[in-house]
Amino acid sequence: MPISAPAIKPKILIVDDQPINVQALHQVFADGYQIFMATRGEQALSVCASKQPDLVLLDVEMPGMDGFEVCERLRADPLTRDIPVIFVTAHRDEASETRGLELGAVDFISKPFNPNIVRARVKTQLTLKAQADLLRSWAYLDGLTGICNRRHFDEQLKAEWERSLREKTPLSVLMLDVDFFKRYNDRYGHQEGDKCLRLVACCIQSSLKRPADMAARYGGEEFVCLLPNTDLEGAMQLAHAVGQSVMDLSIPHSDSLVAPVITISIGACAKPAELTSVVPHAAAQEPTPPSLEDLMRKADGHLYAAKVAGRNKALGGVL
Ligand code: GH3
Ligand code: MG
Repeated sequence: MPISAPAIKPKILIVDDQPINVQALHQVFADGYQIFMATRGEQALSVCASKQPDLVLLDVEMPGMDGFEVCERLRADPLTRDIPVIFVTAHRDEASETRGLELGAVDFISKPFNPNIVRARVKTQLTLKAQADLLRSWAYLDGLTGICNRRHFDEQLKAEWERSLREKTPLSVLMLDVDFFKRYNDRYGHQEGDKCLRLVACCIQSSLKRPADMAARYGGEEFVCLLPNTDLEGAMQLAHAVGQSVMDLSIPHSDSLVAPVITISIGACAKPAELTSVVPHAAAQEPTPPSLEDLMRKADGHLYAAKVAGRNKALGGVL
């Protein structure tokens, strides 16, 4: 569940293979909501992943992937599992209602529907979703800096890694570490050190421009960025920009051996769109493709190399 500022207008996705039904629901919510529409199951899944609606109104019977399957797949993907689903169906029998609820739907609405009842039910679910989002966001934030914590990063990384394998898209990570930070603490005190980490975190966060990008505190004075759909060239561009922005904060660091201000070193690693299997150590084994752990390990290796090469640098490579 990506953390975002609460939308001013809640986002609703209406899914129905009959455009006339979509239109009928659209009229009910046109005022005060941001509406997305889909007429096929596959389309509904991709809109959910990219737009992160606050609620899905889902037709059960559709050609190809039906509503039950859409619901099941939404629940299976960590990026969409918290989006509530309300089934809208013409055939409200006990068996299908039970199945829908067991698949994780929060409510059922029968067609033809009463607009006032639909509005009221949707409002209830949106209130519950907003409360749940708030609770989840607290569990996912780093206490010192207010950006995402490592736990949230690890979950998102896993989800984005799997998506990038499925959809054959690139994926990059950056590891960022404050240079000579022990000396900073020793010179200016721990409280100033904490203040510095907050400024650096905020600077890294605001350097990310795409909604799917994510910055997190990985531990101590180390940060990470997750960059879906980004190749090495894009990741290095961003790394240099973040490094420059941190320098531009102009936080005095008179004991740094690399600059008179706070700087960071960065290691990048990019998973290309298509992964090729690596040669195994033991000749008898099947070749195994590199893993998510390899991606992080390599980014860490490039960070280490950037430190050795003098700090205040970004180095990277492909997986
Ligand atoms: P390098 O350039 O090689 O990264 O050197 P460094 O001094 O930054 O790295 P080192 O790992 O030796 O020291 C990291 C320091 O960061 C030590 C630790 O006290 C400090 N630190 C870690 N977490 C926090 C924190 O939450 N607040 C403060 N103020 N300091 C922290
Ligand atoms: Mg450091």
